[in-house]
Amino acid sequence: MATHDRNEVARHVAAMSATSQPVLSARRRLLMGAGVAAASGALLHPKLALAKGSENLPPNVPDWTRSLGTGVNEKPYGVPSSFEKNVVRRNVEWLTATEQSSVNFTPLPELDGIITPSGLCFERHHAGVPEIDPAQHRLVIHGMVARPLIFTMDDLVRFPSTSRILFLECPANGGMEWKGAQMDGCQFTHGMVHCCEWTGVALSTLLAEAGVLPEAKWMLAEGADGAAMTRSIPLAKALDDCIVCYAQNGERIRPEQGYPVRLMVPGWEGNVNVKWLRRLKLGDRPWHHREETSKYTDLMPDGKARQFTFTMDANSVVTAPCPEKPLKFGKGFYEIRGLAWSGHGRIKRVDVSVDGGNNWQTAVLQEPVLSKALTRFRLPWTWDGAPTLVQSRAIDETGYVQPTIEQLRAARGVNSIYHKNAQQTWRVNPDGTVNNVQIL
Ligand SMILES: Nc1nc2c(c(=O)[nH]1)N[C@H]1C(S)=C(S)[C@@H](COP(=O)(O)O)O[C@H]1N2
Ligand SMILES: [Mo]
Repeated sequence: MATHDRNEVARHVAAMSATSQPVLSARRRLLMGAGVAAASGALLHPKLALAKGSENLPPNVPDWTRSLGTGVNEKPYGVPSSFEKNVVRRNVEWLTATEQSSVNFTPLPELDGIITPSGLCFERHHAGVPEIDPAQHRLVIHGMVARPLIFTMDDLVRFPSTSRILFLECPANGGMEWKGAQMDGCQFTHGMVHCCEWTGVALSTLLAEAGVLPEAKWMLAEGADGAAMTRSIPLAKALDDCIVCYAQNGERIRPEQGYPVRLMVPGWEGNVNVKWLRRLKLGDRPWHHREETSKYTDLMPDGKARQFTFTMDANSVVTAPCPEKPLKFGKGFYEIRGLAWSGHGRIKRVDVSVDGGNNWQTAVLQEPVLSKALTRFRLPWTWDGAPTLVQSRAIDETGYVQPTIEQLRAARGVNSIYHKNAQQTWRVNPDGTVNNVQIL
């Protein structure tokens, strides 16, 4: 390695240690040490030079800087770095009998910002992912309309378009946690949610084209998958803000998310967001769905069921620290990071507690804070190394406060699977590892 390169590295290191005001004390010590060492002739701490893989570390020039990289045609469709193999959707094998009628989970702790990359969006299918040729796919609108219509994909794309960033959450998110803390990972306690930019045509535009008859009050939406999944949606919601979508995060919807067209029902439970949408029928009452009466209801302590709990109440979770993101530098500075969302609108505030809910601090919300979208929150924190309990609670623009698990159980018992939006508690252990716990 040429000496001028070495000098350059030394100058950088010295300059950094002289001018920066690091918040991270470990880093500060390293930089100061290096600066002193550089001045006295030895460039870096010997331990660093001997570290495994050190030939690619400063002051050496790494291998990849000495050769040409791959050309522009190597990957006509890009994929993540091979070093990010761990960032994938995961399922829980014992949860479902088959992989066709199943679910996997978004790796929330690995993500930054509010947009879920399309390839990492959790999938929930009742009969697997169909492979649909868009040229042979049609959307039918019929029932209580003046003009029944059949749309090709080209027809749908021709209409005035609209885009919106929206979360989508399966109401079974967190459902494994009703009776006690079970899944020791944020991916599994909260990963049945994703947030994408969705583009399509407002459903109200298509319904106006078909001419809604005055007696119509409900809409049936049906998918083209093997389950021919159907859901009943009140017409008022259909006309309010639903979108018939053909694009997700700027490109055509992924097969797993409903290619070539899906219904987005902002803020409402995941199952009404029918994928592979083929039919919309208007009627004067809801249709009977086995799933809606037996599964998508919340069984209450008295044995009665809460029906048509369509809107997803406010929820939040700390994604760092969490079981997958331990405190690996010992005591000192960490940024607490997390996500909050509400099907009722915008997140107004997120509070964070680092002492099991005795004291709460207001987190910073990353702009833009969008209605019915994931909202990123952050709070600087200095960990004293003692075991502690970390929690977040979301408050939405309606004033709704995310309940504690105690409050939610008092209201709903433990027989539900659905709509478990209680505050999550992570226990930080003295060695920095983190576990899923419930405090009652
Ligand atoms: N046609 C069809 N639509 C469907 C489903 C399905 O199995 N078939 N699953 C529903 C359920 S239960 C959920 S939670 C969401 C999941 O959407 P995602 O796979 O994009 O995450 O899709 C909904 N739409
Ligand atoms: Mo779902």
